[in-house]
Amino acid sequence: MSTDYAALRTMGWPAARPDQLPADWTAVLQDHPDTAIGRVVEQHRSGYVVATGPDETAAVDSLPDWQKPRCPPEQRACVGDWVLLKVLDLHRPQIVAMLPRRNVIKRAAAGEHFKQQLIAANIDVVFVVVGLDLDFNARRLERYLMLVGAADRIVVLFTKADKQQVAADVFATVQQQLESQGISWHALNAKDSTAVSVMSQYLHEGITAVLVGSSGVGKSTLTNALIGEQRMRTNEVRSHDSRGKHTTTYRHLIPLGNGACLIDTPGMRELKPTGDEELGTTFDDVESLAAQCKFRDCRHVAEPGCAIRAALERGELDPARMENYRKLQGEIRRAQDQQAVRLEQQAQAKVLTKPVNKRQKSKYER
Ligand SMILES: Nc1nc2c(ncn2[C@@H]2O[C@H](COP(=O)(O)OP(=O)(O)OP(=O)(O)O)[C@@H](O)[C@H]2O)c(=O)[nH]1
Ligand SMILES: [Mg+2]
Ligand SMILES: [Zn+2]
Repeated sequence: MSTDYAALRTMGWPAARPDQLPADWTAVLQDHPDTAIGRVVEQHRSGYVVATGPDETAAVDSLPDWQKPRCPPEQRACVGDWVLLKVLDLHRPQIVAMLPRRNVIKRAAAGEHFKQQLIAANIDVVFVVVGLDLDFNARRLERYLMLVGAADRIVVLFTKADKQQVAADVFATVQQQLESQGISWHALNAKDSTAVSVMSQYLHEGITAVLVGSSGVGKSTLTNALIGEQRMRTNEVRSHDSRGKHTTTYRHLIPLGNGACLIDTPGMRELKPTGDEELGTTFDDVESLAAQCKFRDCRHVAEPGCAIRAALERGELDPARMENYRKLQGEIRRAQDQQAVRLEQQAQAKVLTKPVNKRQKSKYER
């Protein structure tokens, strides 16, 4: 198998010339001659769909190591990853390696055990989509911003501007907060392709963008408007609360024709942090106030000289925003503790298995 770089370039391939690759990518490519580069465009329970060009997609087998139940999800490919393919023994193509990812959008998987769930990899722009309808929730937007905080660029798209049901002052406060964080935002009707063309300024050749947001906010509607065809299925929202019906069920990476790619994702029900998040960007206002508290370890409860309490009393800090900050901070800390426990368990498992391996080895060596 060989790689068609011109075809890859239409799939968001970041290098304009094959010889402009990052050193760690070149190293992996050299380790795997006779392979073709492809991009994961869909991920299903049963496997991956990988594209080697805009019209060249195939269901492929994953690396055998990834199929082991103990393989941590973050080590397996997800939508947006670049993988190396090889055809083995007349079978369908198999993924034999993955190029190191530049970044990944992730959350903690639902459930008690600490596991990460990858949403998309190698992302340049995250569009956080929020509907200006009855489902609007400023706290949920803060939660999304916390989760995608590591992205190179975040843009918030407020859909349903044509039938806005959010109070003007509530919306204005959110706008001000985004602006103070340097986050661009646009309010639009996702069904109007002229309005949706504001997204083009972020979607240049070699750029990969992902749409995230609750079910029913219009992620698939935006995707269809951008590509100019009804590729993704969309569905009415419930009339009494504007909630969506979880219409999109898996992530799709779609080439836009100009060398940029867009990933449509299913609306997420739960947005739990993995422990790797930082609140400094999303809650810049809160953290800079906290830095002015008299005591460095101020808990902003009853300590004297607390800048947070003073700002709350002066009405300069929204108590609901502060409450959400505390809540998210607590969740991130708990996730960090769980992550530490898991690493400890993995380290112990290694120590326990080591002598056994050694003994077995010496038995066979004799
Ligand atoms: N009037 C109006 N309707 C919109 C807008 N954006 C989306 N809709 C409608 O909202 C409904 C839900 O849109 P979808 O695109 O299916 O939402 P989604 O975010 O893809 O939802 P999931 O796939 O469930 O995560 C559809 O009926 C859309 O037509 C908008 O800006 N204005
Ligand atoms: Mg959808
Ligand atoms: Zn304080």
